[in-house]
Amino acid sequence: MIEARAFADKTYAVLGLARSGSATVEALLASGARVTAWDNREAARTPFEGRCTIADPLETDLTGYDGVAVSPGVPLNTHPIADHAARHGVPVIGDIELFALARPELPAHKLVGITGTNGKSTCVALVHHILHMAAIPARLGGNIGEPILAADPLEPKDGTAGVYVLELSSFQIDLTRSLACEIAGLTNITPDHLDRYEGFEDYAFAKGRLFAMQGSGQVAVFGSREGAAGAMLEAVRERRGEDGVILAEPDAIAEHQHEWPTLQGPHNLQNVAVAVAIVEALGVNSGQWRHALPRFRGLPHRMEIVCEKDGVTFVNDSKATNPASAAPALAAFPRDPEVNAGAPRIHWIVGGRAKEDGLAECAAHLGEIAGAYTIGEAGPRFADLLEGRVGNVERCETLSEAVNRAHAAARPGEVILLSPACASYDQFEDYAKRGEHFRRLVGVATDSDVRAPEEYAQGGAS
Ligand code: UMA
Ligand code: ADP
Repeated sequence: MIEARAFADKTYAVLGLARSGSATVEALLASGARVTAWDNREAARTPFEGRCTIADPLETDLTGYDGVAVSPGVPLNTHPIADHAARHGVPVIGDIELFALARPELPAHKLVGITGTNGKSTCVALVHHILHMAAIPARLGGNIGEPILAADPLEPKDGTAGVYVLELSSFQIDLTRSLACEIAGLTNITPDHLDRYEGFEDYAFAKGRLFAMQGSGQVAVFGSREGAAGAMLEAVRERRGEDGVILAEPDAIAEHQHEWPTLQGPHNLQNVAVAVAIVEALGVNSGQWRHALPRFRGLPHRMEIVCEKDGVTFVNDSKATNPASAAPALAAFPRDPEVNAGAPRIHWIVGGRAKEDGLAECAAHLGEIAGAYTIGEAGPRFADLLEGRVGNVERCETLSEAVNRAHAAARPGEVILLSPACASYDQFEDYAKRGEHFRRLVGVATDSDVRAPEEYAQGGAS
């Protein structure tokens, strides 16, 4: 756990006691801070009873508090905590800001922070994996699911400073004021989480703050020169000049992509290009990253090949929670003249809680779809949209009905693809639970999705 004298004798309120909030309370208590903790769910409060004050910060006089640490899942745009804290002149922060405040007390290290709409987890896992294979001490945390305050501090190894690799959502960046990453990376920006922002510009601006918080001499890496990401690249270049502002170059590494079985598709080429630019900025050479990439095991719920049954491949891409992330999955199984005479091969399970109206980026790939099986809240709307545009549309409410119907229809050589283009919250706790349910439905139960960071590698460090 990360502890810091900076928090000793300070007073914090912590709102939200799930993964990041619990780790925050633990780190603050271990550092000698006074803590008032709260979660609307009683079960989340129970572990802290008797260890700190349990009270709703909204009903607390926050005068004299040093901060309110809010979980990223608390919607700051609608929740009254922001106004309440402002009335008391108390900053609203998150666990990542506390990490930033603790950094001066940690052993010498570097910090990589990666944001973006899609590809963040893949990029951070890749950076972590390449560093690990290059025998550079590294710690993975943040939005990927490992609260960074729960991590043990990194010690330098043989004189090499360790590297913290953080996946940062826009929600986490909103709660951060002083995180100066030695290297900040952005994969791409497309519409997402618009229920939490005034609009797309506001959402993109939130991501841009990662670069605004950097200091001189720090490096910015961009995965794309298109759209909002490209505009941000230009804005950063205008402010800082060309030095240390890097556009990742997928074309320069494309010839090696066939060596990376778990990193297929144009989206993964973008992710690898960002990861390579970042590790090279940290001093890793091309021999080292080329050795590591073929050994990357991939992440659960991202184009995960679950099994093959009767010649049909089942693919779990439950993490595709918006149309921009489902689109590459639809492009990944093109028609093959040797399979069913070149007929479309994909049986697409799509739907859930829509984040935007329509299927946007997916439209270009509808020609690859043999059948669509719509589920969840967005199911009826998507079925209306898809009828007449794909081979066959079946209105299913549940994932289990969709799997059964798709299995009945699929022929050898075809693919049953869960890539829902929607959030899962209408029917599941989160995307991981949706993916696990899919695996169970196709008869492949796995114990857990939580892998130790080292397990992303398929071989040992070299
Ligand atoms: N709560 C209240 N009052 C409220 C609202 C919420 O008490 O008014 C409580 C809830 O009961 C809950 C807690 O606040 O217990 C909210 O916790 P949380 O949703 O932030 O959950 P954590 O487990 O702390 O997970 C968070 C991130 N969650 C979100 O951003 C929604 C996790 O990202 C992250 O992995 C974790 O911290 C560790 O850093 C998840 C995510 O969905 C994977 N991220 C989004 C995405 O990837 O698209 C941004
Ligand atoms: P994030 O952590 O940003 O949500 P992940 O790496 O977990 O990103 O990937 C989430 C989903 O987005 C997966 O379904 C994957 O197929 C898709 N995806 C991954 N990288 C990209 C990219 N660079 N561009 C578009 N989609 C992507």
